[in-house]
Amino acid sequence: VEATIPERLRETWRKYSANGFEDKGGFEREFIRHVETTLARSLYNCDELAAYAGTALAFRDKMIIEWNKTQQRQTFADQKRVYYLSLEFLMGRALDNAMLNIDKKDAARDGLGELGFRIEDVISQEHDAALGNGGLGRLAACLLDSMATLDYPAWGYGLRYRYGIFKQEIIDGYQVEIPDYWLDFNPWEFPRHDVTVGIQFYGHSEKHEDENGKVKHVWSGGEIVQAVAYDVPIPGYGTKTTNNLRLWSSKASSGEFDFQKFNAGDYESAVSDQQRAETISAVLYPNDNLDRGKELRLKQQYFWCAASLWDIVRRFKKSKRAWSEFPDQVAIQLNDTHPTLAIVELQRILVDQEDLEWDEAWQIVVNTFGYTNHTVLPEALEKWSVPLLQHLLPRHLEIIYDINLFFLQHVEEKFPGDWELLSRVSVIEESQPKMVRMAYLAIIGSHKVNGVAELHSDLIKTTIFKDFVKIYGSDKFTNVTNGITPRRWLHQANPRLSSLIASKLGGYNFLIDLTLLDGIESYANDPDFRREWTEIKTANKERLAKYIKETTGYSVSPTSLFDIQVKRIHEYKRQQLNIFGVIHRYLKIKSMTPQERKKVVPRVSIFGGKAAPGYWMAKTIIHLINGVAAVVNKDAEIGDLLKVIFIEDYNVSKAEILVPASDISEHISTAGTEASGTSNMKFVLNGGLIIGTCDGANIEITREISESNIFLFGNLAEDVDSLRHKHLYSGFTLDEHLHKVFEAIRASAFGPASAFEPLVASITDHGDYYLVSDDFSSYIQTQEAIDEEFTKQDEWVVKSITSVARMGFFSTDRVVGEYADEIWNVESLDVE
Ligand code: RUG
Repeated sequence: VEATIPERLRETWRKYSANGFEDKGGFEREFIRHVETTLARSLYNCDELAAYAGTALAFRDKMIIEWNKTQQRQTFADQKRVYYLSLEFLMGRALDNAMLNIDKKDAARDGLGELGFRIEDVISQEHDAALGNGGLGRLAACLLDSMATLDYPAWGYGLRYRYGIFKQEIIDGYQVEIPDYWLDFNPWEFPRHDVTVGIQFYGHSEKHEDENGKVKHVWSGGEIVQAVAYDVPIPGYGTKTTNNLRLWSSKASSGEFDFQKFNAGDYESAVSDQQRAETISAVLYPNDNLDRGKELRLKQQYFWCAASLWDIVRRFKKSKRAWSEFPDQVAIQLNDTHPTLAIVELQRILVDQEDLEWDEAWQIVVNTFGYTNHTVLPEALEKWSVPLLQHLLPRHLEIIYDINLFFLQHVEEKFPGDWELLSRVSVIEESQPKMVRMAYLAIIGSHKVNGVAELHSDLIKTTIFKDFVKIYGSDKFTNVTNGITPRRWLHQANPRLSSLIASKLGGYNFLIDLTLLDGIESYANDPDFRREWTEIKTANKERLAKYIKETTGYSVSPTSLFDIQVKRIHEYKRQQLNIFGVIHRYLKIKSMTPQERKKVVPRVSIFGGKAAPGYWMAKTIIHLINGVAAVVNKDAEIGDLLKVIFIEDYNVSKAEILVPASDISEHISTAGTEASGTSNMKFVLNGGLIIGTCDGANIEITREISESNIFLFGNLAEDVDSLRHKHLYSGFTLDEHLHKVFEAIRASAFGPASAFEPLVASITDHGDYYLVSDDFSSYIQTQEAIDEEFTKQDEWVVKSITSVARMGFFSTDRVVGEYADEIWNVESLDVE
């Protein structure tokens, strides 16, 4: 392509090509230009929001220039690319990240200062891009950051939801959901109206014979919805590579509403067709670790998979390579089973549209896809009903049946006569109605399946996917332990700590090689370093205390032990264990003499997280936390000895305030239920210690930082089944301390007992599935040990420094490297 463009033309282009800004003056120029011409404002009405817009647009220009170059370079290099398919990208704010990644934050700070603004106030104007529920979506965002930083040619594909995860308000102690319309002003996206494709739904599938007698499948009829691409630049840290996140938005085929219907007077249906199409990308499903099987969700999945596949195939076809080379050019990673239909769609494209033989096509498909499993919870494993698939995607259902048939034939050959095995591994569950097991389809259609922490990857091989290990051998299954990007979760969230570390390590190289952190371990013996370390923690706690005061009205003392549990509210994550522990503490303090109270270590128990709108038990837990807060916080006898705070509307930007401010954070899921967890990594990386169960990545964190630097408690995963069995069949004995807690709840000490009865009864009467009672005594004892250790501040700080020094393993840079080498087989590409 390059050679066909005359030199003179290239010369002119080069001369006038946009190049953004380099320094403070350049930033101010671009800022003012955007405020005056893009926003049509002036010096006299440039408020903080306009300042945010001006700054964001200046940075966006800079990024898009690099984005263009990156895309050109990657196209010319013509090497294998990675496509990360995820229904969720929990990006948070983009401006601060862009400033730091392209290393122009100082220029912006100075420039904004001269223009009369504080950079922090400008940054906080931005709305979070909250296109995700929790860990799964945030992992996708961290991986994008690392893929760009490591110069991998990689694209994310997702949906451009008009409404992200709802905003949470707490009214009278209850969670209330408010729509999150975040697109009012979003400078980070580029609509690509020229990248639009029609996606088909419904209709019917027919067989035709062509002139050579070959049977062809034709999918016809139904309706078409348009997918329009919106591109979001993803800048790497310390590199020019700027990758792409392509999000699809749905709109009606006719573009606007149907004028024929409109003219014929059928206004309502003219508009409703349009609305129905737009509904597909309207809203993120607010469930985490829960599959609800709604038709609109299936529509979202196919819409996004089909649009992404069309785009990927189109790009590949431009290279004019043979189809057999597709897996050498394309690696597609499925983030959970949500994009599993992409497997079926690629097979359909190859067989129905490109005329490949089934087996040849299938080999290409399997070599292209990798599947990441994120859960063993049965309620989260996706299944779609056969009648629904038949109705919505008739041709895809046929293909699924054929995939299953060939797979079962293979199993039959390997294990003749094992009919039970066949029925256990069949993609089709013979229930009423029949269901398609998406995880099985994802395994069959991928060359690698990975879990996200060692324990989890072992569990999937020995429990839910055991039969598939028998069929394929264990090489198909692997582990890639999750990580986090140190750019956002250390450098951005905790700039002072990042700078202190840099001062000892001779620069910020640790941000791109996190294992270099081990260089600070020896400073744990240096009293000056420990003092600075403590000062930073205190400043972060003061910032959080200020935020708590502003948002809840409660005053908390930064000298108290800050104990934080922020994550989705879920029974398996056991916020109920935490709040019962808080009640136990409260009752204990109440029963003490004034003399005894003097020895109590003051504590602030901080909670945050959203409950899925339909998840009643999770909402009850939120209600109880707020009920306890209302009583404890106004109890004059207790004062600063205990405070309970619920942070409303927990999201990524609030995590950036909370994570650096913890002394202790809680990762206390029932053993064997949390696949990995990633907030545990964020807290430890910021110098907080953790209390946790032997679950998910807690185990590997322990291995890295050593058992003496973490507070572990509770039953082990291997004992969970037998304990559950015992509860149900040999009787259940409630822990004696928990019994006292329940007495207080049942005496309406924290609000009407009836409101909390289902939560209490789930333990006392319904088998205590999450083993709250079994782990309670070990939990409260461990909390006492924490109080004790916290009084020995010097030892505590040594633990904190040592832990941070040993967290090098948990960077998503390491994670991306493992995916690249073991699953994608892709090389990085320097775009300089
Ligand atoms: O619950 C898991 C977390 O343990 C894990 O850290 C995260 C990223 O791998 O994914 C979470 N997850 C799992 N979110 N949704 C699911 C099931 O769809």
